[in-house]
Amino acid sequence: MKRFAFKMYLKPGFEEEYERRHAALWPELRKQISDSGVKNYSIYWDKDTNILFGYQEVEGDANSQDAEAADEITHRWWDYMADIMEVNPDNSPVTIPIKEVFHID
Ligand code: RM4
Repeated sequence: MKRFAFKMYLKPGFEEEYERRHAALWPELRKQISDSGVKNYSIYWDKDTNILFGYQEVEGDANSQDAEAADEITHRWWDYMADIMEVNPDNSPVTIPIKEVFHID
C-alpha cells in the first residue's frame, strides 16, 4: 500500500457547491474508486488559497488522478466537476503530487 497526497484547485466561491456534490458522490464512482484499489480517501479545502488537498492510500499502481488510467465513469465525473475546478484540456483536475516528508503509523 502506498500513500498518495496531491493538491487541486477550486474556483473561488464554490466550496459549498463542491462539498454538496461530494456529499452526493455517484455510487458508481464510489465503487470504481474502491475497486481500483484506492482506500481511505479524503479531500480537504484550504480557505485561504482554495487549494484542495487530497490524501489516499493506493493498493495498486493507479491513483484516482491518473487520467490515462481513468475509466468512463471518472471522466464523466470530471466533466461534471469542470465548471468549479481548475482543469486540464481533458477536464481532469489540475493535480500536483505533494511530497511526503513525515509519517508515523
Ligand atoms: C474530486 C476530483 C477527483 C475525484 C474526487 C471524487 O473533486 O474530481 O479526481 O477522485 O472528486
